[in-house]
Amino acid sequence: MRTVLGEISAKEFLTDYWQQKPLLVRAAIPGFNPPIDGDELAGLALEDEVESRLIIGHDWQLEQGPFDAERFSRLPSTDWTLLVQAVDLWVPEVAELLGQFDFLPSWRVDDIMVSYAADGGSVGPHFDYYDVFLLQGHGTRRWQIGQHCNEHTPLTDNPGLKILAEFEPVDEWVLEPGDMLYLPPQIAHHGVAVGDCTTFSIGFRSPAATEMLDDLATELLSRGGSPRYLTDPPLTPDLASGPIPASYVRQVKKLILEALDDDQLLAEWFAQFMTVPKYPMLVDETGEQRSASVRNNDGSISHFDNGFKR
Ligand SMILES: [Mn+2]
Repeated sequence: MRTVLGEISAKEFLTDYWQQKPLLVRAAIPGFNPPIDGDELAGLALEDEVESRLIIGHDWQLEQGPFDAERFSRLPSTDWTLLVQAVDLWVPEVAELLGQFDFLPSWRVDDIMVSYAADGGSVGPHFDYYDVFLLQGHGTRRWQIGQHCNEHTPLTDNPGLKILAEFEPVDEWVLEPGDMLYLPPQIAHHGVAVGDCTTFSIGFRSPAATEMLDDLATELLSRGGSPRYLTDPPLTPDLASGPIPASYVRQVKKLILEALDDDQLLAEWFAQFMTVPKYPMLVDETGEQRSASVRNNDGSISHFDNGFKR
């Protein structure tokens, strides 16, 4: 059966590419008919509950949504991008795309971000700490990929955005509608709209250890139970003065690791942690994500009436 991976089997992809190296798939979705267009995306970005950003010009000026229609009507004709987060939560037809990625655990999915860019629009060369599939919607975008990055990679001082100070392209492709580029974490990439276009970014969630420890500590506190307390390593009078000895640090480490050494607790907590709603405020009493507020009475998505040129 044909998948979004084209010629490559899911098994081969997971073994040889996932979290390791980029993969370009031409016609990942043949005849792809994007489930949302630029005007509908702009309509979503008018809503208070929807997370959106505009990135304008080649110095990547960032503006946070929600926006008003007047802001969109004042945009230049080229070189800007509108990004809307978690469109899968608002538009079921976008969420349906996730069915194409069922070779990966569903709880690893973060969201589908959709971007609309005017000709030349780009969010700047950057890298992410998560896996992403970049599925081309309407129009075309040129993607360049570059060096492997880490926390020491120099960034510009651009406020709010992590733009690479140096980008060293090693490969590039022009993606047409339905083409898809998979990128593992930490690969520099730079996408520039060639004419106006939309791109669907299927992003995966990779929590940081610090983020997990923070949440796990809250969980452990809420479970009550009898806490363990630090005990002293063998003491000698000379330890009463001077710096804290390494034997003490080992004792602290042992205590903390013992508190974490509960596979059942970790499994229960992790399942909850990875499936917590992205926007808990938007979940109603029945546990369903609210999506009606961006729908018109006839079920269509509200959109930006003035219309972007296309
Ligand atoms: Mn990215």
